[in-house]
Amino acid sequence: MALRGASRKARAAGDPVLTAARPARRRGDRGGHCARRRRGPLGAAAAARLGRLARRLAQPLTGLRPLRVGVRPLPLARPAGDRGRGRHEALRAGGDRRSRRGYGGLALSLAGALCGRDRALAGDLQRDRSPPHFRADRRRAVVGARGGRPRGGFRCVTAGSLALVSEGVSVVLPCLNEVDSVASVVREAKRAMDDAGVAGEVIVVDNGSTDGSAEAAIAAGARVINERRRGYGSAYMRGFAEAEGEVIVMADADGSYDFSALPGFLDRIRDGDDLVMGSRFKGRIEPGAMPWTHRHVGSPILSGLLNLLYRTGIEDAHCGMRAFRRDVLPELRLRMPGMEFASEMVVNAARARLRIGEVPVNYRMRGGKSKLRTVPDGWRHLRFLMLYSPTHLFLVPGLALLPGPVIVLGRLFDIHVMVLGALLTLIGFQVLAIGLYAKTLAVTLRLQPMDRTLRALRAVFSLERGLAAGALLFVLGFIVDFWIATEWAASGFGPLNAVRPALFALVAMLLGLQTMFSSLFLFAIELQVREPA
Ligand SMILES: Nc1nc2c(ncn2[C@@H]2O[C@H](COP(=O)(O)OP(=O)(O)O)[C@@H](O)[C@H]2O)c(=O)[nH]1
Ligand SMILES: [Mg+2]
Repeated sequence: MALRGASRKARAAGDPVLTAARPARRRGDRGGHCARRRRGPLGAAAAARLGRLARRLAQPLTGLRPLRVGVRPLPLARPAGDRGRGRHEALRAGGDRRSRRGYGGLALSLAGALCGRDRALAGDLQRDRSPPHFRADRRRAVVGARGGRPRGGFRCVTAGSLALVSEGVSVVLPCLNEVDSVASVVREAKRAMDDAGVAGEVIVVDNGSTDGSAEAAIAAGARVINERRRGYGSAYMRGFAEAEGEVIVMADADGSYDFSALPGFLDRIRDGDDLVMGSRFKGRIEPGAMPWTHRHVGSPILSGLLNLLYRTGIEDAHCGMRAFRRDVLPELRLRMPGMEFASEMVVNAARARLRIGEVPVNYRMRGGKSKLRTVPDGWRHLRFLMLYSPTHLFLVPGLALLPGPVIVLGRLFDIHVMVLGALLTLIGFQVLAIGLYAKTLAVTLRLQPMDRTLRALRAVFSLERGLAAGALLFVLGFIVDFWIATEWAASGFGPLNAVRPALFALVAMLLGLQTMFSSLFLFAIELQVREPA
């Protein structure tokens, strides 16, 4: 596939960063060594000298073996005067969030680029639980970083400003029967990249459209991929795996998103955001573009819940225009095939503590028919938000119910309140236990990272302790019941008035049994998924 050269505008402005032409590139042509492929004004000797200097500076600090590669490109061209963001140079240079240790400063950032990338990527690959096509994609990047055939090629331009040439942008558009608009969206995206001075490609991921969308997209200059698995999420996952740009921009193929917002997205990425969300509420929403129910009911409820659970602070969590750096893909752990994919991306970005930004986007009337089914798709989002968060779904209500009703000034110590208390305690415990199963399962199957709650619980509980605590509670209840029985026998089996202690015994015995069986069940889950020694 041939990516375009830098924009005419940039060449006219004489920008050394943007004027470096991107060579036509076919699949399989992964480019070569930095110094060999250099296009900018920096000479080969200067590039090599810079590489040597950076390696020398880096070695004592990192203790890692330097790579052969001279200079690692940053994903996007940066304005020459735009400096002093050491964290993000190091961050990109390392190619992996886990390897970002805040080297700070120009030289150290380069050092990170030279030394940290190989190890960080390799380690990341081992931990990588993303779908197989993402893993394959990532593996290619690792091979490149090891000095093999770097993905996309390495080019040095103006090392002095650290403004290295753009690796390009991939605009990914999922498309299902959008013949009315897809061609104009492809052209609009290309024009926007040209105007922004970045090289790039437009990928349209089709799911077997029957209205000629694919042909229209090809004619407009897009790369069209046909994805077998249906669904908005499936289409995006495939598109991301195929994307060649360092920055991926998402948008609908229905013409609803205004690509004049593109520079805003790219600026935020340059500024260090990992994921940039569009906000239709901060931009202009054309009358009739967003149904009233979506604007005033669905969107605020779902965004509000998402913010409550994950504290993203994002106003428009379901905006379809977004951008992110391709190297954060493994951290996004995307799996959902349907529309809930949109929530999954934000939730996982928040969980991975990625930096999320928001920029205004104008929202226009779409062409053609919407594929969003308000109730089923709204429910899929809600279901995802709840099920992905067993802590909130089970543990919090369980804990809230566990103590039973609050007893004020002794007056509530009557039998009905006690029955209610027993009921709430049992329900609370039940919900809590199920929440704990769900959480343990999610963590052991690596659907979720280990969190503080579970870690703290694990530190305190073991199978043996759980069994012992459960047995103790059960025996306590049994003793109380036994005491009631002996008192009753002593009174010659006359009238019996021991409802309160009997209720206490009932609760204690039930909780005891549940604790024992829960401990066994949790141990069984862990045993099943524990890796063989
Ligand atoms: N490939 C593919 N694209 C889809 C599918 N469902 C929706 N889309 C596309 O995803 C984008 C968003 O869907 P849309 O109907 O506009 O949803 P809305 O923006 O929430 O109203 C559009 O470009 C659709 O054509 C699907 O199942 N497969
Ligand atoms: Mg749309």
